[in-house]
Amino acid sequence: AQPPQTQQAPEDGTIVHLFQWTWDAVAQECTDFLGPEGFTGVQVSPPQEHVVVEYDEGGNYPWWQDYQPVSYQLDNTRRGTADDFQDMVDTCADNGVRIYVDAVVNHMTGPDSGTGSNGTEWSKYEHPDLFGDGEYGYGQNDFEPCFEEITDWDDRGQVQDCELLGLADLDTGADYVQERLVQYLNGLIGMGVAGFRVDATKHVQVEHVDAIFSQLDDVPGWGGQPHVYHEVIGDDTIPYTDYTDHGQITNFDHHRDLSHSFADGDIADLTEMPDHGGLTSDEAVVFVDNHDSQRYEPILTYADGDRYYLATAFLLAHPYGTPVVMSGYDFEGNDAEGPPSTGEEEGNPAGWLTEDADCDNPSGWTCDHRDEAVAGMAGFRTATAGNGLEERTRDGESRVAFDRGEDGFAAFNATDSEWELDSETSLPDGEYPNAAGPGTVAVSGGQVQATVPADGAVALHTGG
Ligand code: LM2
Ligand code: CA
Repeated sequence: AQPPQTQQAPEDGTIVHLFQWTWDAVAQECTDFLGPEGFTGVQVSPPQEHVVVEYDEGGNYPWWQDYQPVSYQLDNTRRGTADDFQDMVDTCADNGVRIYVDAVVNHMTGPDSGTGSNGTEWSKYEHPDLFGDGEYGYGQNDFEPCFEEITDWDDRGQVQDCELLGLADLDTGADYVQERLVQYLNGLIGMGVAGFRVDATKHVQVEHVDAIFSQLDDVPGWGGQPHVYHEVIGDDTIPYTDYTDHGQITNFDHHRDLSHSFADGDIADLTEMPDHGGLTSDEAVVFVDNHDSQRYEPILTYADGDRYYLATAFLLAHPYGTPVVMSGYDFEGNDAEGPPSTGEEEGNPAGWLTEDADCDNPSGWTCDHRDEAVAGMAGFRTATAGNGLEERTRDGESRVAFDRGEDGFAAFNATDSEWELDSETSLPDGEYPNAAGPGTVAVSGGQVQATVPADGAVALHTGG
């Protein structure tokens, strides 16, 4: 598939994390919604073979099975076959949307033993068939010899050499292990995967990251090197900036500031965004929440409703960083609750196969990227790419409006009452659809007058 030549550079675009979505459903969403609305990428859940854990009675298979790789085989996960995966990559590319794979490189499985999602037998330090051809495996010697769980997070050596959550820690400094990881990643690139969210990068030594990610092929179709962003939860022991030579970095300091500010309704000062964690705008990947934070440290999530979507709209309107929009499923029970399943399917245990998400009839999928405040903001981001931010109006600490050069104007109201906005703008006079809500808004004589709903936004841009 040849992607359109006019495709926006990733840093000007908007990625959506379709957490746990099946390959067929992602392909359909690229066609129906993401391509037409100008979203530029989808982060998908880890596609490699993983452990199978029946967590409790009644067929609950946790989402976190994915983070315990059994091999790098792509066939027969709960999200589809290797052919389905290839179809998804092609269909999304045809619609101008890149696929980003969540790549687990630091570790393999936890303790015990079992049979993986594609039928491969495993135990903690034995992963005998990495690619399904019997050619390569990992054994005890391919793991870091610490063999103990990380307990002292102030000890850099421990954080990188020992076991995160007791997961078998790969000896990522060894040539053989690096070759296997590169084989996996280049295999995906060969299928047209355009980039990676790298899991737990902080637990991989910087030199090992360099050795692995400097061996990646160029991406066919899109051209150039893959777009890589590393998951680093920076701290004093291992700062974010250690990894900036090897890709973009997930900015959890920004996440906490943005989410708390919106949760508290204290948003006006966010127009002047510091380089949180020492990461410049070009270096940072930004988000309101992710699949971990929404479960373990929720500040603001889909469960908070309008205020959350308002924060997401702001994320896309503000020029700092490359945004990733979270979109998963409603979990009401425990943190291990798996995605909506198809129920009983021939040849599979009940609860094993994931249901295709369908945002017109969602049944448990939250479809956050389709919220009225969010859906049109990918278009806003693309239209305003490369422009700075100039604050235009504020009313207290909870209401603020700004220009994005002469291409965009956006106003945010984090209160429970309407805001009668009257502001200057550099946006040319005209009638604009509201990208963050219903209706249209007029700009006349360099002024915009509009009613910004409670916990709502008005966002106007050129080229719509
Ligand atoms: C990540 N980034 O660095 C992922 O974003 C996060 O979701 C992963 O944890 C983690 N790192 C490892 O890739 C998830 C989940 C954990 C789960 C692991 C592995 O949050 O709860 O751990 O995946 O499946 C589970 C058990 C845990 C147990 C571990 C090993 O919940 O109690 O640890 O398996 O058996 C003893
Ligand atoms: Ca490690």
